Amino acid sequence: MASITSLGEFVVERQDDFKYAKGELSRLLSAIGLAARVVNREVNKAGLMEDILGDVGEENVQGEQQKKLDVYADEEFIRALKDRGEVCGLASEEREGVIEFKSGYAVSGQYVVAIDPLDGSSNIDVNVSIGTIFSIYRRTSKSGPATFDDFMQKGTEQVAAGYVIYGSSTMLVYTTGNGVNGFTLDPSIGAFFLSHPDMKIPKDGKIYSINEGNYARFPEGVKQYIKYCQVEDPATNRPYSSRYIGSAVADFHRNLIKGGIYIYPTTTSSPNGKLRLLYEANPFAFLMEQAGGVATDGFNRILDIQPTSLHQRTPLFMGSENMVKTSMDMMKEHTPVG
Ligand code: P6P
Repeated sequence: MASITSLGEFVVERQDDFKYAKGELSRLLSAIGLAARVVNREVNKAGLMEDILGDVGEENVQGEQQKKLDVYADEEFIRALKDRGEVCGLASEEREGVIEFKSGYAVSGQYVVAIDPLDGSSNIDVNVSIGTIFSIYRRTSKSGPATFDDFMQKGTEQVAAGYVIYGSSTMLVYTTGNGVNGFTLDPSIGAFFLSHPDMKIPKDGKIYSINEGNYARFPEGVKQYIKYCQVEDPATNRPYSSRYIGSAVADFHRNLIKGGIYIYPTTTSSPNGKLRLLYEANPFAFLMEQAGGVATDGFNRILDIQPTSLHQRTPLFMGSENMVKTSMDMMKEHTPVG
């Protein structure tokens, strides 16, 4: 039997890749792995527990209907990260402001985490893959609970980022800036094992992921790119296949493995796009660049955007290098200057 490496062993083996104290990343990732296992258990039996499905009956800070599993996942990740002492605060999609960890040694924690505890929640009640997305920064404040400014760092400053996908199997995929590695949960043991070492996205792909229901609201450059994807041209493997799950983690993961592009652009109804910079676009962009792909807002690199608020949105074009560059060329060609 080929030797198998657990997430814990891998982090220890590769801890020299992490530019800060050795055990800190290990404790951070093991906390995320623990919460992921707990959330996974609830996601996997959601259909059997009617009290965990459905809406809470309240809206989150985004004005979106909160699902019971959204709230559950939010609470589990906050609990797991608070107890480990490495984190002094969190920014969560489900909470309006910074979640300051004030008790015990959490205050001395050197890291802050931006998280989407459960992305794709409209898919929860219909048994479609959903995910957790996280982004980890070194705090900029000196001590005490996390501050707002600790989260106002460009994506280039991330020290680690990753996602958990609760799908046909549950995987944790992360980077610390030295490549992307994927771990699959063995539920019989309750541990993650290295299954996708050094993940790289193909430079070209045949899949485009976008909600074409918004076609009439798209910028002209996006409309032109969609038409480009649909042209019959065997020499360039077109027409491409349209694959859009409604959970960005699932679309990201499939495109990372097979090649492809995911686009959520500005629309007339979402002038800044839909995805959030801190806990969706930035972690996706860090992972995508580490896997040899590209992530932009249609014009500029996502990781270079200077955040100004916790829940700000950004247009997002991410995936195979050649596909994203073609879409950017069309955005440039069809966007009025000035
Ligand atoms: P729409 C989920 O709410 C999400 O943030 C992403 O995971 C997903 O790709 C997108 O929104 C779906 O949005 O407007 O196409 O339903």
